[in-house]
Amino acid sequence: MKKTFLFLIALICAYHSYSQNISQEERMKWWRDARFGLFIHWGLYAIPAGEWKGKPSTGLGEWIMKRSTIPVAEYEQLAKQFNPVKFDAKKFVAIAKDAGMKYIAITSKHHDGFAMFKSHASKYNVVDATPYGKDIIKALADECHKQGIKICFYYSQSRDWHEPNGLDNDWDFPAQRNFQQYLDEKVKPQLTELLTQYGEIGMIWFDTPMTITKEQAQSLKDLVRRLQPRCIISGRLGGGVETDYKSTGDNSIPAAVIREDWEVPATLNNTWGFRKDDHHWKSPEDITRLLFDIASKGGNYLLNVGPTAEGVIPEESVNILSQVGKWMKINHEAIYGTKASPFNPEFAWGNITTKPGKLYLGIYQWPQTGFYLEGIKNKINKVYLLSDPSKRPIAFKETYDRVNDHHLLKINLPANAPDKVVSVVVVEIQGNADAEKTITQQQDRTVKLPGVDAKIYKGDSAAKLNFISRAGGAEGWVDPAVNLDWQFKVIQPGTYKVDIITTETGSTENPSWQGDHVVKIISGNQSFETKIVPDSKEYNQRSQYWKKIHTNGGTVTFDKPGIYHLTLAPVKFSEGKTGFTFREIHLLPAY
Ligand code: JFZ
Repeated sequence: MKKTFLFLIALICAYHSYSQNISQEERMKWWRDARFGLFIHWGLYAIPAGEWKGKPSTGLGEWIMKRSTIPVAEYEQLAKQFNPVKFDAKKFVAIAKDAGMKYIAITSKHHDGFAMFKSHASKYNVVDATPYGKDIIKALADECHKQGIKICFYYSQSRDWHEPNGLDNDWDFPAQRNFQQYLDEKVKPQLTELLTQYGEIGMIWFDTPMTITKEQAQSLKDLVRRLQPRCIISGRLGGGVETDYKSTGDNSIPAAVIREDWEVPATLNNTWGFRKDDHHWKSPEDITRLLFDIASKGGNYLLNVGPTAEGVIPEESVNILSQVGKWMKINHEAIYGTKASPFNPEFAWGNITTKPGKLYLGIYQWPQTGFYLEGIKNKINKVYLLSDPSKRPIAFKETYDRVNDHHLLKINLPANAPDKVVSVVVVEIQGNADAEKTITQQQDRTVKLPGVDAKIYKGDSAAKLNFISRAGGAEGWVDPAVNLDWQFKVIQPGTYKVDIITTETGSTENPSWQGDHVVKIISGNQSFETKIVPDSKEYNQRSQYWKKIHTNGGTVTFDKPGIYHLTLAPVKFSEGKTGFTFREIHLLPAY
C-alpha cells in the first residue's frame, strides 16, 4: 500500500516537471528579438593585463596563465590583489543599454578556474579569496534584473587550470586526471549555485568543450533544464549534444544567411580579457555595419568588453559602444525582432532585415546611380527613410519581366546618404517578404553563388559541408568527391569571369590558407579545370581576421537569358589538414 502511494507521488512529480517543459519557441523568444548583447570577460587576468614578470604574454589576455605557464601557486596570489574598487554594476548595465544591447553575458568562471561569485564548492572565488570580498556576479545580476536586461553566465565547463582534475593544465598536473570527479565536485555545484541564487538567468554560455563526453555534456544540459527550464544553453556545450543555438567561431561571420538560430561572439580589439598593450580597436563604423550584417544573416552579435583590474570598462570600448548606440537610437526598429534577409547572399551595397510587412535595406555604400533590388515579389506600398520622422514617401517603380519571370524594384534614392555608416530604407510590403527562390543575376550583371546556397552532394546522395565556422568558408572540406551545384537565372547573356573565392582560416593571430587544389567548373557543355592559386587577396570587412582569396577561374558564356547550372567539382586536393576553404563563386562580366 505504502509502495503504491510512493509510486503515485513519483508519477505526479514526473508529470509535473514534464508539464513545465517549455517549448523551444518560448525559450528562444527574447534572444531572437534581442539580436545584440554585451559579453564581459573579467577575472584575475585583468591584473597582469597581458604581461608576466616584465614579458608580454602571447595571445589573449585571459589566457595568460597558460601562455606564460604560470604555476597555480603563483597565479593564485593574484586573488590577494584583486580589489576592483571602481566597479559599478549600474555603469556596466548603463553602457550596455546605451549601446542598444538587450543581454549581458559575464565570465562567472573562465579557464583559470577563478569564480567571480561566492561559491561553497570552491574557496577560489571573489568573496572568499580577495580583499574586495563582494559577489560581482550578484551585483551585476541584481542590476540587470532591475534595469530589465537579461543576465547570462559564461562558464568554462571543461578547461580549469586551477584544478588537478580539470582539463588543460599540463604544467602543474601532467598526470592522469579524473575529469568526472571535477565535474561532480566543482562544475555541477557551481552551476547549481549560479542557477539558484541569482534569479532568472537568460543563458549559460558554455565554452571549449575539449574531450567532454556525450553523457557528461548531457548531464550538464539536464541540470540546467531542471533548475531553469527557460535558460538557454549556448552552442559550445560539446559531446555532440544538441544545444539551443549554434555559435560561430569567434569573430566569424558566415558569408550568407543561415536559417537557424546562431550567434557570433566578437571582440572590439583583439583580446577578450583586458590587455594593456592591445590598441587594435575596430571602428564604430565597422561595428555598426557588422551589427546590421549579422542581423541580416539571421544571427545575434555578442560583443565583448574586458574591464580593468580596477573594474573599469576601457574608455575606447565605451566610446565605440556609445557611437553604435547613437545609430541604434534612430535605427533599432531595423534590428530588434527582425528576421534574416529573404535573399541568402550578401549584396555589394549592404544587406536586408525583415519584419512582417517591412523590408529594411541597410545601405553601407550609397549608390551613385540608380538603386535596384532584384527578385522581390511582394506588392510595395511605400518607401521611406527610417531616419525621416515624417516618413516622406520616396518614389519607386516595380516592374515584372514576364519572359524571364523576374521582378525588379527601382528606388529613386536621394542623392546623399542620410547616414554615412548604415542608412536604412524602409520598404513597406504587403505580407511577409517573398523573394524569388532562384539566385538571380543582379543589375550590375554579377551573379553570386555562395557555398551555403549550393546543392551539396557526393555521388547520388546529399552531402554536408560546414559553412558556419570561421570566415564563412567551408570548414574541413577534405573530400574531393563532394560537389557543389547552383541553379541561377541569367538576365543579361554574355561571357562571365569565374571568380572563385576561398578564405583564410585558423587562428586570429596567425591565419592560414591552403591552395593548389585542382577543381573543375562545369556549366552546360562548358567544362574546364583550374588550380586554386592566390591571384588576389581582399580584406573582408565582415570577418576582419581572415582575408578573402580570389582565384581567376576562367570564363563561362551564357547565350541567352534563362536558367543555368554551374557545378564546382574538385579533382584533387593538395596535401594538408586545412582543406578547401571555399566560400563563394562570383560570376563577373568579362567585358
Ligand atoms: C574561447 C576561449 O578560450 C576564449 O578565452 C574566449 O572566452 C572565447 C570567447 O572563447 O576561445 C575560442 C573558442 C572557440 C573558437 C575560438 C576561440 N572557435 O570555435 O573558433
